[in-house]
Amino acid sequence: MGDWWWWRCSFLLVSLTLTASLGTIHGGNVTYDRTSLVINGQHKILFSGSIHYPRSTPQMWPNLIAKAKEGGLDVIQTYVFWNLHEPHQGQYEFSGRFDLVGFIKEIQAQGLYVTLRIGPYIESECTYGGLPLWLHDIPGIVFRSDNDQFKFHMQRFTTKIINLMKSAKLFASQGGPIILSQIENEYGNVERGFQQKGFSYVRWAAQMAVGLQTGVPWVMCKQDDAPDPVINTCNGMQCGKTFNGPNSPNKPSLWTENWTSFYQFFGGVPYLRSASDIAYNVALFIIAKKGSYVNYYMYHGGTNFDRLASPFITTAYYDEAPLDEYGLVRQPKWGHLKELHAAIKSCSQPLLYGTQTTFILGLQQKAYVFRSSTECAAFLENSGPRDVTIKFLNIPYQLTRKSISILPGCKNVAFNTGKVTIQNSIREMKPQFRFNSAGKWKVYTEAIPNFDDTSLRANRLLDQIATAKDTSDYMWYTFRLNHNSPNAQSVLSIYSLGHVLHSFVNGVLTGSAHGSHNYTSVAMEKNVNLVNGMNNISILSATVGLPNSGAYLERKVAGLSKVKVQRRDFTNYSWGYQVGLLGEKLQIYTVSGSSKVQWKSFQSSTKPLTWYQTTFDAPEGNKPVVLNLGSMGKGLAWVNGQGIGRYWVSFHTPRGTPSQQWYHIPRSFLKATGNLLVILEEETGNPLGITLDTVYITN
Ligand SMILES: *[C@@H]1O[C@H](CO)[C@@H](O)[C@H](O)[C@H]1NC(C)=O
Ligand SMILES: *[C@@H]1O[C@H](CO)[C@@H](O)[C@H](O)[C@H]1NC(C)=O
Ligand SMILES: *[C@@H]1O[C@H](CO)[C@@H](O)[C@H](O)[C@H]1NC(C)=O
Ligand SMILES: *[C@@H]1O[C@H](CO)[C@@H](O)[C@H](O)[C@H]1NC(C)=O
Ligand SMILES: *[C@H]1O[C@H](CO)[C@@H](O)[C@H](O)[C@H]1NC(C)=O
Repeated sequence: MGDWWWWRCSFLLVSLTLTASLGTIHGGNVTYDRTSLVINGQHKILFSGSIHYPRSTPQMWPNLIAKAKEGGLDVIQTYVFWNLHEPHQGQYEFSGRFDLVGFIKEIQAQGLYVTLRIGPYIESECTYGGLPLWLHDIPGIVFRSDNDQFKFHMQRFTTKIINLMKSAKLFASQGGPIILSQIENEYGNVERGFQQKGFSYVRWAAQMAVGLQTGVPWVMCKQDDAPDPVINTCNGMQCGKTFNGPNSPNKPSLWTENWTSFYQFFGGVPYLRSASDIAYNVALFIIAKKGSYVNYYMYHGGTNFDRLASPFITTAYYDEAPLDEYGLVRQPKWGHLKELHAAIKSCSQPLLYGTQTTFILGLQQKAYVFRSSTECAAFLENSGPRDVTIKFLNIPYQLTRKSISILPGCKNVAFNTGKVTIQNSIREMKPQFRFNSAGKWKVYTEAIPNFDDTSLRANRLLDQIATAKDTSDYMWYTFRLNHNSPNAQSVLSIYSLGHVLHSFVNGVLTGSAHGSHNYTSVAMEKNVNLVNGMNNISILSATVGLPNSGAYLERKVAGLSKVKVQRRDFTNYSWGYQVGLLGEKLQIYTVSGSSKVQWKSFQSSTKPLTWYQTTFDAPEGNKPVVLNLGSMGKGLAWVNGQGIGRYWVSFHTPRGTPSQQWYHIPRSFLKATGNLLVILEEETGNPLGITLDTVYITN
């Protein structure tokens, strides 16, 4: 853990060059050697980008893929989301945003290749690492280990996906676009935690995958001991420096995740990775590590709709990628990388078939020269912090600090990774509609359940993950407290393993607290007023996604761990539970469920746990649509019954601003008129301040 949070499975695979102009491609057999992947007998340098189909909509896919192709990509890489495809054991879902076959066919139609990262553990800042929660309840299961129960289900699901691909003829060996598949995900990070069962699991997983006979190679990312013929690949920011290389002499050097930015979390400092830094590292990987496949993680991040995100991850995912959350081109990142791809591709012949010589040009300057019988390409690297002028083949060159200059033909500089010539794009949100009319809002306030209202009981504090089973972020913990003292003042102390707490005494909010991405536990101590006699204590615990990394994920717990009133311990006391909120159970965020409760007219917005609903018309045109929730606190939002994600505006960054204020409503979620917007506000917020905006790029 610790640093591993950051070192999520990114891997850069040696990319295969593809003749991008040919339209539909015919893969043919895919093999590999030390040089690169070999498709239909041809070695390739490939640029790849991650786009996750459930993080956008089928209506967005064609444009995302087209812009990836225009940006010089050859391959689209995606994870497969087990939790979305098999939400209940044996019940599969492959429609709409989950239409994996449709997504791959669209990529094929546009003439690109696919890398399919099946996992089926994927991490991916996805709740529970993409594993379905029902796995948790299988007796004796140990996830991602040499454990019969886990292996049974992993093999079953992996086989299901492979067969789905085969029946649609999607593997390159069948004429389809899939040239690579991945099994497991950054398992090297946790392998030692499982000791012998980790090592034997890796061997089993590789053998199981290879036995499925896809006709294309398998990779394992961040897995130095990936057994033959599975290729070990690199993930990270600087594979050009950090990668130990393939673990056998006939495997290519592939980078499966080159992070274009970092994922953002609520309360975190935004991380920006410059276009020149990405370009430098990509070029370095190709020349210094003989890299032949580089994948950008993410090329388009998209949206963590509904409750897809893992703990504290924002709903917008990798908005800083070359294509932003809405699929708009982010400059200069997109354009600078496009130029890089073209420059490297123009050196493909000597890179793939030439011999390499390295010349020292200065203390921190080197030339990597690739020469084949017919062509030459040179890469002049300046790893130092200052611009310098050096001589290469007797010609002076100005090398920008920390950069690589690319010289096709070993002559003229076609591209310098440090010289960004493309103008920054500026993105603006413009309000099209203000929800400032109180008369148009209706409200429904959740009842605070007391112990007497609950039917689920236990003489201890229950684990929220095992009890709520991911059916809701919310779980109520209630108990009765007999207070026999004229002194009303007391202290209520609550400890929780995650992630958010709201405490109520006799129906009145007495306190709220939450953890953070780096420290998910919560401790809250509040002065409370008790009545003489019986008191109702109700504590709402909320998770914001389920844990998604580390060994023994099935043992992770959330929710209350200890409760005290003054010095009296109520941890092992008679507790009553309610999983979820009533509004969730009745699905009052849908058109049909909305009528199941009595909505009232809007008066003020001071009560926590209030549902708000209104209707609106779609803004004209086709610009992306977002909801500006800057006036709200924390909660969930739906449009026409579709979850647009968790919002958490009240959790500020260290700079004092919301981590995320705008929330994407894909155009395909909208009708022309009368769209139902429902918001569950957990804290307090002012819905009259919400606006419906469209997104513009202005330069
Ligand atoms: C792929 O390899 C198989 C087995 O070696 C061979 O029979 C088949 O013709 C090859 N397919 C293509 C498209 O080259
Ligand atoms: C506690 O809850 C019970 C059952 O809902 C209710 O009858 C009682 O009045 C409540 N007590 C207080 C002090 O609110
Ligand atoms: C991590 O969390 C702790 C406790 O909430 C906080 O004090 C600290 O500043 C956080 N560190 C970072 C780097 O966010
Ligand atoms: C509660 O019960 C558990 C299991 O019997 C025990 O391990 C724990 O120490 C108890 N906690 C308290 C605070 O009494
Ligand atoms: C990905 O590219 C960036 C920018 O070139 C680089 O800094 C980073 O090291 C690369 N990632 C890996 C894993 O090498």
